[in-house]
Amino acid sequence: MLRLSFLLLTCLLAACATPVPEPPNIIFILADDHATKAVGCYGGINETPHLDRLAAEGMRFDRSFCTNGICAPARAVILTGKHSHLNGQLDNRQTFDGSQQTFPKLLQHAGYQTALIGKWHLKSAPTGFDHWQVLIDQGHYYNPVFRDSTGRKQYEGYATNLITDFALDWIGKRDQKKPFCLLYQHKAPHRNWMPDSAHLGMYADKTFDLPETFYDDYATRTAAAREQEMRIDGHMHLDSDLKVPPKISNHEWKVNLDRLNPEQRALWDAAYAAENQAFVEANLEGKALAEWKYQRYIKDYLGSIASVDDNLGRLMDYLEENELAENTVIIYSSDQGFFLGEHGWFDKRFMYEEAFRMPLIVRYPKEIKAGSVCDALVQNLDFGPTMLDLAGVDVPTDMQGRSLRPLLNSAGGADWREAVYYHYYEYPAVHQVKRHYGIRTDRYKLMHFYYDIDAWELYDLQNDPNELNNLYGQPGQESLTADLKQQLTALQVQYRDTAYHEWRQMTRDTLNHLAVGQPVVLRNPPADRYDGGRPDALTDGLYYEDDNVYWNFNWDCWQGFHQEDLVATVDLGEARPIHKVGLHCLQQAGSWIFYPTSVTYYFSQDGVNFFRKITIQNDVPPLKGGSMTHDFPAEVQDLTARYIRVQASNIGTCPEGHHGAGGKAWLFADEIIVE
Ligand code: SGN
Ligand code: CA
Repeated sequence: MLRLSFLLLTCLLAACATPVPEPPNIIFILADDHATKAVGCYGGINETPHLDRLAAEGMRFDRSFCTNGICAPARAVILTGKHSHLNGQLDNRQTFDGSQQTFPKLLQHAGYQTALIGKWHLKSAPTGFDHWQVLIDQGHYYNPVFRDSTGRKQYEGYATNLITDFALDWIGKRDQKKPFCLLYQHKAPHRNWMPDSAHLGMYADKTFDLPETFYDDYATRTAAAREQEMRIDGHMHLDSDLKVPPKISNHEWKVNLDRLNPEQRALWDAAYAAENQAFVEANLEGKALAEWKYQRYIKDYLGSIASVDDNLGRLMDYLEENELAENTVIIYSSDQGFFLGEHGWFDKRFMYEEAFRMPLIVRYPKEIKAGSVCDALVQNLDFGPTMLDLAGVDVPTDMQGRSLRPLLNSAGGADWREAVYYHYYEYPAVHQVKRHYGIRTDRYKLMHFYYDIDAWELYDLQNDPNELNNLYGQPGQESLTADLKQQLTALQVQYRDTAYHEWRQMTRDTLNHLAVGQPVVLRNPPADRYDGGRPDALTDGLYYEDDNVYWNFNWDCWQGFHQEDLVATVDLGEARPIHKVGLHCLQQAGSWIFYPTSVTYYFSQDGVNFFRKITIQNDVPPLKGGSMTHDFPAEVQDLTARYIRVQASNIGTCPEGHHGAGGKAWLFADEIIVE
């Protein structure tokens, strides 16, 4: 609730001479994966004149951190002011519960006009906005499709420019009698870093320094640092990430390129042609190859940021021209930071500084002295409460963040927290960053990696800002460690995150049945990537009920078939009476993995002549939401057989309406069950 209603405010204004402050407009700008190292005024490696201007006219926060360094969870934390375990968005795979309390809803309730434009990524339809127009899922850089309350529409142009066009358009059309809050959220500079035509080749003549830790060997660190899959040299794709043709093996990349219109495509091809040609001819290996990849990566990443900065300039000019600059709070941040080659990495997720820390710049001339810098420990948890507070709306007591407003005037002098808390959950998953939680104080960081590991890391950020020397368990660190553990526990209690162990260790289900340990002959070999490494995976008596098991490439009780059917013949060793057969499969709707459309069981005494055939159609729609495992039970009465052949039909090609439409579909089979 506004502390004073607008009506009352107007009366008061009329009645007395003392002016009552107008509630400010708020523009919350969120970039995606924008590291501080890529912002000029943070001592970055590029130039960002407009962001620098924003900071010069406002306040730069030097120690702003996320609470769970990945996209959808970060957005949910910002909206709700609550840690992930309370707002329910633990990872990117879940769907945001839009029925809960969010700061835009509270602003709306207090008389603000609210709008959301750009990247959303929370799956459910946005709530709490008078107007919304969002990219679908991650969205595309070129000619993207936007969704609003009336449907979907594709627009010609570059995402960062379009998002700004739509934002300015909405500001222009708003009801001028009410204050507004606009969430203006970019896709850029998210992977795969496709710069706009105007910025292609802008860094062609520049060579960026390699980060000091580019060749990190992860000595002293836990297995979590070694077992990730986010190395520039090992895990980047030459085609989609590094834009090297001619071989386009990645379906998504083909889809991306095919979106470009002929003019965009000509500029694109021309920009990369000579360098790509030279690269192919040079046939680089080892360090030279890794360093080439780093240069290409960093240039495209920074090229994507150039548009974000240009468009910030457009927005600031617009506000000035329309006399909105004085009474509009502008907040610029990112969902989290990003690795720009530090430790050899790209992506985020880890609580290491490069990903954990993000830019935060706030401009509000009425309360902030131009050019101030704040080094208090703040988090994205605080953004919602800050906006509410600036709008004169009470911050609900169940929000866990704190308003930054006291810091805006006093640049860190206010009574403030001494430590921040972090908890990351998305594992097993793309990039394989293990689950961990931790605490960061002014000087130290303590992290605990758990789930399929139980390992700690401790850093002295003052002596070791690059976090290379894990002090955990070293002699002399006992009391520091005990003290930090105590503070960490206190934070977990304060934030009500005491049940982390519920997330510990995924277990495999075991089932003793007739086929366990019996040989299986496959007609089509499983695809290398998801071979599971063991020929007996389908009859090992082990399977996962856990939804997300397929992400873990190391666990080996299932096999994957790429566009092909599974055709498996089990030999029970001798003729056995059979009462039931089934195939356990894995699926997740948002991914490329689908249930078989049907499963047929054949029975034989000699493995050659099959005397009985039972087909079961799958009635689960291929695009069904959520994730699950699924059996195909078949009641078999009084049937005796030695051989059972299971044929599961792969849907083949991802269907229309799926983001992988037209690409090969996977079928993941876990266990052939015979009872
Ligand atoms: C995609 C990216 C990953 C990235 C996640 C999450 N791969 O899967 O590199 O970590 O999104 O990013 S890509 O080849 O499809 O680009 S997030 O910002 O949405 O959390
Ligand atoms: Ca992100």
